[in-house]
Amino acid sequence: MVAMVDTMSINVSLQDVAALYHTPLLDLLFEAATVHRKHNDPSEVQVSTLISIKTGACPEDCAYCPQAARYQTDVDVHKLMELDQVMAKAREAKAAGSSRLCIGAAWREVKDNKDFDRVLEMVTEVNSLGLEVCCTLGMLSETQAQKLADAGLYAYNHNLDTSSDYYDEIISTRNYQDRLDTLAHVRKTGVTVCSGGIIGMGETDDDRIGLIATLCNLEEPPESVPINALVAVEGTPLEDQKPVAIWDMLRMIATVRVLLPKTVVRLSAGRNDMSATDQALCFLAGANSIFAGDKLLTTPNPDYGDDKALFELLGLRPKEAEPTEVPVDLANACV
Ligand code: SAM
Ligand code: DTB
Ligand code: SF4
Repeated sequence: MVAMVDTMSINVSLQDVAALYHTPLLDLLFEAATVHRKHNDPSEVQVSTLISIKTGACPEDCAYCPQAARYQTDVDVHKLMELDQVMAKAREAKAAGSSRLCIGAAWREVKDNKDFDRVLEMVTEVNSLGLEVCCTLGMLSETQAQKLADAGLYAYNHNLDTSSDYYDEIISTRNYQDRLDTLAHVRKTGVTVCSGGIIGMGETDDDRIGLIATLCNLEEPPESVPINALVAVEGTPLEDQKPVAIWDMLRMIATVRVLLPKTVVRLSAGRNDMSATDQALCFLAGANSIFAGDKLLTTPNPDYGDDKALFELLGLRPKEAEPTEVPVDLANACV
């Protein structure tokens, strides 16, 4: 059995992760639930709302993604949203009980231009509403990460997606080290790191184990790890992938929970195809965050009403927001 680790940097071998991952499922679930209850309030779930501020026409070739320009998908392509449209969505998300707004853009990388300036404004304004703000904008430099930090960013999402070995099968337009570099840039700024992956893309158990080991062995592991089940979208190269079995989601969530006791583990894409029972098992296994609202970025998700009913049924409550405190001079500065 792998020792529970509670420190900033952990060093875990592939063999240790594999031993845990392959533990008989009920034993693994029991261990993860025990760790979760020891380190977290199991009735508290962090709720984020996703908003796609720039959709589709992405130059990258991520095989899972409906937003890649090169695939024929049914995505409603749009340029960068206006600030007031984002603020309207943010108010709606807050009223529905979300503590965080996650702003996503179908960009390969952040560029120093007017669009980025507008995103910085969005971060400042949404943060001042009392919501935590997360961005997922693709690759960025340390200077750009610092600008986001100064604007009041709480978290930056940048998924490693899978193991370094399997990465090239899924994406050819950037490499694993590019992803790791962006995570390191974010880490230097004090913005919290959100990084996880997707299962159901044809990867092996060893690839899943490799992904978990890489996340754990980062200089400082992520504060938040999203586990996505592939949403197989028509027109993408992965459109014919079989649905992910709940048992696989549970193994991923439970393994991450045991290795990273205090990290927020997000039950991310794929909830739309899960029963209430499936989701209850994920919360038992240590998941303590979800995306709420009827859309993820471009695909369907349970609506706020569904999740309110689920939380009542399971005795869960949404976690309060802890927005970033921005120094007054920075909050008032032009960005
Ligand atoms: N373009 C930026 C990037 O790639 O980092 C940000 C947006 S991108 C859509 C954010 C993440 O969504 C991806 O890294 C991937 O993990 C997840 N994602 C995209 N399409 C998905 C799908 N069909 N099923 C599950 N997760 C998906
Ligand atoms: C994450 O790990 N999952 C979210 C968020 N971070 C950006 C995105 C899921 C996208 C699912 C496909 C879509 O809706 O386009
Ligand atoms: Fe573009 Fe991000 Fe989709 Fe890849 S995952 S195609 S980078 S939007």
